Parts: sequence; C-alpha cells; structure tokens
Amino acid sequence: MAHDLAIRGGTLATATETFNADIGIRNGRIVTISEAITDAKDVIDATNHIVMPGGIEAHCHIAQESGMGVMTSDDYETGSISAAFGGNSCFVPFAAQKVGESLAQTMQTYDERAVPKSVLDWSYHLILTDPTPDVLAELPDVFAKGVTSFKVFMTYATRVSDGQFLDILSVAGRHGALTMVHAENHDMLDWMGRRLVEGGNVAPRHHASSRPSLAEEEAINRAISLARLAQAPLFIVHVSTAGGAKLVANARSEGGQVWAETCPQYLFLTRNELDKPGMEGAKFICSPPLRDTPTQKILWQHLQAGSLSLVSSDHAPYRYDDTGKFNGGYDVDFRKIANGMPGIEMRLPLLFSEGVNKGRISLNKFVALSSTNAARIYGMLPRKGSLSIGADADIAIWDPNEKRIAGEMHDAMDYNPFAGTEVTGWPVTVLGRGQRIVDNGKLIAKPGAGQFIKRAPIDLTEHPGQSVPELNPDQNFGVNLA
Ligand code: DUC
Ligand code: ZN
Ligand code: ZN
Repeated sequence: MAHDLAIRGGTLATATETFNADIGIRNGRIVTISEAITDAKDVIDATNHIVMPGGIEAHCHIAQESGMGVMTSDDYETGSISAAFGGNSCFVPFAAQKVGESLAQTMQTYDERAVPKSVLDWSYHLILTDPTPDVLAELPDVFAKGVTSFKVFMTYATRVSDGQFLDILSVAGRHGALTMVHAENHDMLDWMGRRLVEGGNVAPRHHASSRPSLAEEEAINRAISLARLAQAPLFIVHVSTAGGAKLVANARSEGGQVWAETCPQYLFLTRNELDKPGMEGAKFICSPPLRDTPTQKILWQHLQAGSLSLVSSDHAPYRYDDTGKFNGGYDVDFRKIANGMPGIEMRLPLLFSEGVNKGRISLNKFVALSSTNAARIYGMLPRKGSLSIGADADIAIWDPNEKRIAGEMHDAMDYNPFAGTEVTGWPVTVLGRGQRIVDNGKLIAKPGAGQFIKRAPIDLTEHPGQSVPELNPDQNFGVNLA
C-alpha cells in the first residue's frame, strides 16, 4: 500500500482555496493530494466534512507561573488535550524566564514540563523578564535551538524599560527573531488602579476602568516606534482596542514590520461580564480587559482587512478558587485577582461559528487566522499550517453543521467563560503527523506523543521596514549605526 492513511471524500480548505480531493499520508507527512486515493491501509471518511490544516494556537499559557507567581491549572497534558479537542494540532506556549535565571535554565524547566506530557507538537515563545547583558548574550543559543520569538511586558513587575526593550529588539532583529509585546502603559494602569481603590471601588467590575483603552493605545504606539528605531520586527499580542488596531494597520500600510493578533474574548465578550454578582466577575478579569460592542465590530473589520493576522486564545487558566483567581485571597481588590481566562478549546469553534457560519470571514480566511498565518509568522511554514505535499499531516476534520451549546471543556478549569453559547461547527478528528490525536470525541494520543518543533527566523519579504532618517549616514553626518 502506498499510503498509511487516506482522508477521503472531504472538502479541503487552505488559506487560499477550497476544493474536493483526497489526502494520502505516509510516514506522518502528506504525500498525495488527488481525486481518489484507493491504496491506503487505513481510511477516514470525510464526506460532508471540511478538511483543513490543524489549528496552531500561538498564544497560550501552559504550566507557567504568572507575574504574580500563580501557576496555571493546565499543564502540558491537559492543555494540549484541550487544544486538540478544539481543533489544534500544534501550539506555542510561553517559557517564562524567572528574574535571576539563565535562559538555559528556563528552557530546561519548560522542557521538563512539556516533553513527557504534550500530545501536540509544540514550540515556545521565550518571555524575557530580566534582560541583563549575560542573558542577552544567551539569546543566540536560544535562536539556534529554534526558539525564534520572545515576549516582553510593558506592564507588571516583570516589565522592561524602554531602553531594555530597545536592546532586546535590536539583538532579536539581528538574528531574525520576532519580539512580542504586551502593550499597556504601566503607570497609567497603576495610577487609575490607585485612584479607584482609594475611592473604595474594589469590585471586579472596576478592573475594566482601571485599564483604559488609552493605556493600550499609548503603549502600542510606543512599541511600534521603538521597534522602528531598532529596525526590528514586532508582534503585538492581544490587541483589544480600535485605536490599537488602527496603529497596527497604519504601520503595516507604511511597510512596518509589525504584526498583531486579537483574541476571542475581545470579539465575543464585553466588560458587562465583569459586573456579575459577588465575585463572579473575577472569571472575566483578563488583561487587557474586555471592552464593548462597538470595539468588537472594529476588530472584526481589522481581521477582514488583514491588519490583524491571528486570532489566538490567550488561554491563561486560573481556576475560580484559591489555587487560581483568589491565590491572593478572596477578599481582595480587583488588582490582586489573577489575570486571564481559559479559551484554548473554544477559540476555533467560536471563530468558525461566528466568523465563517455568520459570513464575517471566508473559510479560507478562517484557515489563515487559525493556522497558516501563525505558521508563517512564527517560522513553521510549510511544515505546519499547510495542506501541501511534504507538509506534516497535521489536519483537522470539521463538521461545519454540528450544533452544540458550549459547556465543560477538556482543560483543568472549573469554568468556561463562553459556556451557554450556541456554537455551530466543531472539529471531529485531529491528526498530528498523520496520527489521530482525537477522533469522534475520544482522546487517542498518549501524553508525550508531541514533538518539539524547531522554528525558522521570521520571513520579512513584503515587510521592508520603515526608514529612520537619523540612522541614515547620508543624514547623520556619516555615522553608521547599523
Ligand atoms: N497577558 C497575557 O498575555 N496573558 C494573561 C495575562 C496577561 O496580562
Ligand atoms: Zn499579556
Ligand atoms: Zn497571554
């Protein structure tokens, strides 16, 4: 038999086209795409189903301590399983450096957490919290391992100064690495938070007012300017504001090496959720905070226009108990409640149901936003995110008509912020390198089945960058600052 497995009778969807064909898989890779494959040891019947590249979840927190020191409820086993049930075949969680730690130590810690447990192929984005000269000197080793993106914070105790941010961008840019940023102005948040709490406004609902849109917009503008000065590519995570998305769109339209994502919570939930009785609003505390309905409409427009390249979950699972949300106590002001909400399993069904089924985005745009763009931006294309000959057979098979009311997920959480939503379109089977990870509601893969994926530098073709006159020797009296 020429194939180990054939997927027959389905409608294939890629980031650019939709067509009917069979897929033949051998040794974990796609080797044939043709009208009819009849020589396979094993067959999946995909009649009336859509066959597409498995989702790539590029923003999730798994087995990671938050800035406040709270451990996520999901480890690499539960996190990857939940992601797989949500249509993903690969994910890229964060490996977070602790202050004082070498990057070699950070990488080792996360390998110990991931290798024995992940059912999905994975990589890491490295979070830099302590960019000393020694740590910056370690970055080339991290790139050589295939970790080609890392994240910094402009807020929280783990924030970097603008000067440190420039140093990081500059080293990253020289190695073709992508710097990701959580962009909110720390002092604006701190000032608003103090004013609210001093006035006795401590309930979860005040979390949203404490983090105004202006704080995100100011920080995104600054981050784009810093990246431009450092001549380095930049990715802005979890954009939640119309103003922030517009700044990204403007920079991109002028050649800027800037990419950004938004998340389901900013498309499908509003700040009204924070106003639930008692402390229930804590379930909806995430940062940046939930916004409003007019903002949702504008974020959709940016997805449609292409200025936002990804929809990522920002799965940050902290349970509604003292291991998670209330790690700092139950009777605390909103600033001490753990930030983040789960969504790794809901990301793609929600995007499919509200995006494709409601006519906001095409099926091909769905594939781009859920998989192919992540593979391109994070250096995994064409191995991941693609239905092409030679690609890993990382494939999700969807029933576009299955209706379910969202309820409990397969993560280690005790709530689902999207529970009760009617969702049409769910993944049925997910393959990783040609092996069934989940199939018809059952987990098939064993912990440890996933592999670490070495990633390439970012491809900057079509993103020439923006000039900075003061860096140009013709305009700065001949100084070469490259
Ligand atoms: N930022 C994230 O990216 N995730 C969770 C919380 C946060 O502030
Ligand atoms: Zn963040
Ligand atoms: Zn996050």
